[in-house]
Amino acid sequence: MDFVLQSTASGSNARAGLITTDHGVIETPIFMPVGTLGSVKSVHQHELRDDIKAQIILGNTYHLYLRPGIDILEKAGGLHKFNGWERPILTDSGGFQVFSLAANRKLTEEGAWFRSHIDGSKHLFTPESVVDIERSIGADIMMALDECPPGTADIDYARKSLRLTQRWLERGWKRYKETEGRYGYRQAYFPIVQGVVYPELRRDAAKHVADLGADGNAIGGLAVGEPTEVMYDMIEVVNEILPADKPRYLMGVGTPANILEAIDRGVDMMDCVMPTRNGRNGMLFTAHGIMNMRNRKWADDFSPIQEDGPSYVDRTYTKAYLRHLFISDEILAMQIASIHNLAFYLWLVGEARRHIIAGDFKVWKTEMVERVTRRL
Ligand code: PRF
Repeated sequence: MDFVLQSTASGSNARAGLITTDHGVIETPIFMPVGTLGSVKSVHQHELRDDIKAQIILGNTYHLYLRPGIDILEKAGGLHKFNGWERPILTDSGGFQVFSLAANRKLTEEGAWFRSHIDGSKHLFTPESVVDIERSIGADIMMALDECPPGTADIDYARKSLRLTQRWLERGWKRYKETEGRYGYRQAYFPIVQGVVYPELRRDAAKHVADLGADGNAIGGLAVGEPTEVMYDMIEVVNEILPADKPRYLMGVGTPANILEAIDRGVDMMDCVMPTRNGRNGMLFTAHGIMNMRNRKWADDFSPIQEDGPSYVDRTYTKAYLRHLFISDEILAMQIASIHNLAFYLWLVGEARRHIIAGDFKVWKTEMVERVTRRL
């Protein structure tokens, strides 16, 4: 994997760059749609590529390991072959999902024990086994196994947890260095900065991660219950230390405004379930504000979903029609909303990139944050 920094914004830490993987080039800053089980919920691969213009999607180690299982993914020749997505894929390590989904989970020095949320079977993820699983999935970018404590964790817990994440990182990195991809292309391995809301822990974590010299670095443990301003402060603290010549990935963030503020602070990659999950519940993000499509006020509004929107669904369907589909629990409602929201997120980061290169990012961002947070 290769990263070229093309442009830095004036009066901001925002950057535009290019990540080159063996499955293609990614223009940064970039938003990555979440495809937990190898599918971005309710969206076809061709829609992802041609309508949404996604450049990279996520998969999840925890989910894919449980279903369909590693033997099936290896027999398929990896996730790209299995799901027909030929562009880059990033896999999260599963640590975060073990904590949000699995039952009876327990952390030991060795790794994370958990029971499957599907059949209750007992499993252990170690930093080494997660590298092996991500090699079998065949992700272009593999995430290290970490612990993500809640944003309210006290400093003693945060420190103990960070030390464990750091020891796991050393072990995972060793396994990564000793192994190769199974499918003939390169796979990068990104370490993750933790440290809850404590600047000294965040700095320690960022230094440790920077010293590793990985192809890219991630910021985890944010948007997990801490105030938004504190999240922004932590991004600033960490990005002062993370190398400028490597991509920085902010995990699991966020709203359109969060995305713009993160880019402003030097973040290059982001992912979040929000455009798809909230979309399935009827929430649409647009360049003019947020709409709840279940609201009565749309019942006889025959204007397009978003007249100047980036996706064909924006101009093909009316607000009244989409509201009708949501109220009637039609599957198409979720499809339209997911395509719209993802196309909007990809448009937003594409515009951010354009304005970074043009030199007027800061002014554009300030106005955009105000617009995307309106309620329509
Ligand atoms: N660690 C991992 N995945 C994540 C997170 C993390 O801290 C977050 C936190 N926002 C989302 N996804 N491995």
